[in-house]
Amino acid sequence: MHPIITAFESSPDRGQGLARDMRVRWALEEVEQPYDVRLVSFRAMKEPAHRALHPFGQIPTYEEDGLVLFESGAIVLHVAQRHAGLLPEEPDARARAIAWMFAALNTVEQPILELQVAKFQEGDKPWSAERLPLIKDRIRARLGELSVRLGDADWLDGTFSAGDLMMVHTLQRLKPSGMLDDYPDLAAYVARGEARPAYQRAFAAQLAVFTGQRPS
Ligand code: GTB
Repeated sequence: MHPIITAFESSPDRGQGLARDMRVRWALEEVEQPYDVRLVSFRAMKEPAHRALHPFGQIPTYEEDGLVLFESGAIVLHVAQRHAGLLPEEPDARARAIAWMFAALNTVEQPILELQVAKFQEGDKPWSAERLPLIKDRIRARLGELSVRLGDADWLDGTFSAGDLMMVHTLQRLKPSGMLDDYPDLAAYVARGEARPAYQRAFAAQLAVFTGQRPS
């Protein structure tokens, strides 16, 4: 039995790969682990059957041999710990790669999510115009710091790891805003992630859900 993940039946990003099932698909492709996908509608996500898998009624989830996981970070970490290819063997390097996963989710993604909320859920509020520049400043501060740390390296800490996977996917969420364009090194870092064959396979698979085609 392959692990089963859940994804949007109809993703609001229209197949751009921005929903969080993409991280899980990408991780599974990196470790060459076949998987099955169960597509869920927004309504089904809030029903008891799905909430039994995900207490917050969201995607992605992961089921394998009686294990049920939610939270994309926890799922990617589980995949990376169970299969070779996404975490270094050497214990200190492994710990640092995991730290980068947390950095992506807790430190870099946080202001990016604030921007999404401010634009799309609170854009009509009277204070929105004042709040947006403050959030953008917070994002720029993180991008600047990340750019300094990346320097001339291809990846955040040696070879590509689950830390890079989470960071690249987190940064991709900024593409529609154009904010990454001011950081050519980070844009190139994201492009390196996107050029990986495993990313390409994962992207094609989630795009096929939107177009209704089978990935070749
Ligand atoms: N912290 C959780 C994780 O990392 O797994 C967050 C999970 C989450 O936010 N899931 C979203 C969801 O299920 C989908 S990915 N939303 C439905 C709901 O909450 O009712 C977030 C997302 C949605 C849409 C776009 N987009 O259109 O670009 C991008 C990302």
